[in-house]
Amino acid sequence: MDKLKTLVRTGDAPGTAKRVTELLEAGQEAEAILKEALIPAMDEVGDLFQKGEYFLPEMLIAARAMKQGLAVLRPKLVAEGVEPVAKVVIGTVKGDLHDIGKNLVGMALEGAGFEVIDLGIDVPRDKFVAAIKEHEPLALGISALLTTTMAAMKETIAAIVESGVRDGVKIMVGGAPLTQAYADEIGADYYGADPTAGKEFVKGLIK
Ligand code: B12
Repeated sequence: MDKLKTLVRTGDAPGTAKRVTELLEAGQEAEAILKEALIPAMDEVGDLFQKGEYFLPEMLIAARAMKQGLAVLRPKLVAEGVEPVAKVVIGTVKGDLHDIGKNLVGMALEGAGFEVIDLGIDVPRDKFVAAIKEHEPLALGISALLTTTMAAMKETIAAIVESGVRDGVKIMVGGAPLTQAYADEIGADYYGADPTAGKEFVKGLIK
């Protein structure tokens, strides 16, 4: 398990997938692999990022390794009946094609055991509303990287309120041009400037 943690932390994707397979073959339970190795490894990565010891590239390759490990593990987790902690829907607003930050947020959440439904980029407000109705997520994460698309974020939240599904979901927003003041103005529950903060917010909702 320690070796697996190191492989994830150092971003060795093929090594991670191989190690997960080895552990499963050796009789280790999928849930233990997830909770005792993969998730703690990503927690360590988040800490290193916050301390300034890891930068975006390290975090991205670690998240990619985590994804590869999860891909091997997922069928076993389903077979063992391990439910994801909760669902989170994420997406980049209409008119905006930037997705690197959003993807990092999604990976951090997946790393923490959440099921992430990623609506992608250029997402119209109605699609956000439809996804909340369909998936009933614990939280929704909206990303915008352009000053011109910040307005779409406001419109998206307004559409969620209008459609009557606002009370059932916590809304977090992020993206370089945003501020806490803007997040407050448009009625978001949380503004996150980095993906690990987004993860902590959603974890806090569970508690
Ligand atoms: C990469 C990039 C692109 C790529 C995007 C590729 C992709 N797949 O994402 C491409 C080349 C496509 C692109 C296009 C454009 N871009 Co551009 N782009 C950038 C650049 C260089 C980096 C953005 C990035 O990925 N940063 C790294 C990530 C990790 O940071 P982040 O997105 O901010 O996310 C972090 C946090 O904000 C937070 N976060 C983000 N989302 C969320 C969501 C939640 C819920 C939470 C909790 C947290 C969170 O967590 C992340 C991790 O810390 C920025 C400059 C910059 N330094 O920001 C310009 C920038 C954003 N782009 C800009 C512009 C103008 C454009 C274009 C209009 C250029 C053009 N004339 O065509 C087009 C617009 C296309 C469109 N319609 O969206 C401007 C925006 C200016 C403004 N004030 O609006 C910037 C700031 C560059 C500049 N200085 O002028 N761009």
